[in-house]
Amino acid sequence: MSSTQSRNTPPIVMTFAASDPTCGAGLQADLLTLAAHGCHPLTVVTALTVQDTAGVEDLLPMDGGWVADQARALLEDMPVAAFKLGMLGSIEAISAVAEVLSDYPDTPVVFDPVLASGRGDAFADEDTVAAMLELLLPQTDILTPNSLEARRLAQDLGSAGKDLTLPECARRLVGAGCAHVLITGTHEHSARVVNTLYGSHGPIRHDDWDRLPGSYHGSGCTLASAIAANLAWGQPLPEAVRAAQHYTWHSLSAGFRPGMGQYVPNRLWRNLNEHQHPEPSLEVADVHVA
Ligand code: PXL
Repeated sequence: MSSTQSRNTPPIVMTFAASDPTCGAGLQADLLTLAAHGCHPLTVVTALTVQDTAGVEDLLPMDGGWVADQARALLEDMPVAAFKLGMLGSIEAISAVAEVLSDYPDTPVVFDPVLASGRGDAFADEDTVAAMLELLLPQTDILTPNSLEARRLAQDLGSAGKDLTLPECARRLVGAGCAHVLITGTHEHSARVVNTLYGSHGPIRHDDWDRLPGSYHGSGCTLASAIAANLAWGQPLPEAVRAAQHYTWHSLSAGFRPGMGQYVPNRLWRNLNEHQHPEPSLEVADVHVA
């Protein structure tokens, strides 16, 4: 606790993310997840989007200087227990975030490398991927790619880039400087979803989960924010990862379809009483969890 904080101040987590006005993903998903974990969220806006539950229509990146200014004003006022990085929107924003993080080397960084929306809208080109690898990975405590993102990031980190196994992707990503990688398996064709946490000596833990029906918007944001919240509460990293998967799986299982597009996780599932807890919907044919 800092000398100016009241005794009941919760752990503070700063998220760098883009606004998703549907509250399905992005900044708003982070905010709900962090609040559901009893953390106080600080939100640095990296971009605005125009979207509905069916897709992203437009993206307006923030100027890099604005990203840095938002973060610095908050960091000079409040002690931050963990950082979470989501969609950063531009190379300028990536450089600005990297520079801010370098002043706080002891604060854990959870990096969800958002390259595309779950519905396939591209958010990052070649140069953006290169900037993420070079500037952010060396400052990352845990990177949380899905298997498609892991392959995309790892292919630029070695000679053979095709058909990489997930352990090889993890080895390359850890070699590029992040301390841990959690590769999620929702896009693989296994019967159950297997998520694996890797460190510098290889796999640390595997967790497998029932595949849920439906296509969910913002599941990666939920998982990464939950890890950041658990780290901010002081949990050891493997336990933070286990508990965050449990929280995310239940958020998806209680998910709902508010519009004409994807399902949205219910990050407040723990607050629902038995009358409010909806049955997971089984009417969706698609079994892909994005
Ligand atoms: O789920 C990744 C994601 C992150 N951030 C924003 C998004 C999305 C997906 O659509 O819109 C703002």
